[in-house]
Amino acid sequence: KTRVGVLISGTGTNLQALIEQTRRPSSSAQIVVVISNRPGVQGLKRAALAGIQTRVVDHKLFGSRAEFDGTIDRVLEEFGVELVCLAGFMRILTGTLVKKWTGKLLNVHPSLLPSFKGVNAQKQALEAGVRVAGCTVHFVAEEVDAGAIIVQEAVPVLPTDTEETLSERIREAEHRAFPAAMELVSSGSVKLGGDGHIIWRS
Ligand code: 3YE
Repeated sequence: KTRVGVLISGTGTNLQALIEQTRRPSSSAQIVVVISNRPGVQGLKRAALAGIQTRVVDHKLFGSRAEFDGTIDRVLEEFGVELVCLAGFMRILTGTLVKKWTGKLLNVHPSLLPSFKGVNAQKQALEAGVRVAGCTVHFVAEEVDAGAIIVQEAVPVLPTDTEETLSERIREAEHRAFPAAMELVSSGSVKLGGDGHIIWRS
């Protein structure tokens, strides 16, 4: 199975969805380590409960982004990680780390990219008045939220929606899209081509 490392910053609901996917006998993925940049978050408890090793790499303890990313990289290497999933991980990664892990680094974003990059994507969608929102799982490129798209799922925007209700509907879509994307990449059905576009196995 493909050895997966998951990076988190918070509650870890996407981590939970990935864990449940790896429990299926047909899964090509096994999560070998969960790394959080914040100590004490609920996602660390979810990992421990699932019997997965955890590490905290607190960004506040590092003098530079390069040193923080270097430590993340060392932990990933220590565990023999082959694929990294950013599951609600809220740090921008340096070009050095992104380049080293090109084609092996996935992120989930709460909009239908390329619309609404950056933070508060759900609020941006409401303010734009779109009637369809959703989530995107993409390969991580140095430019944030700009990497090749692997899976998207659309959800409706309802007239009564608030940021909270829309965010919850998008989150539920993420819990289907992210495991699906992890499976596509870990099974070799999808990979990143040298030109930055994805390639589907024929
Ligand atoms: N890094 C690169 N490319 C990507 N990280 C993520 C996706 C992605 C990536 O496509 N190179 C907003 C975080 C954005 C932000 O400004 N974060 C701050 C820290 C804020 C905090 O700690 O709460 C920062 O300075 O990094 C993952 C998603 C990143 C979301």
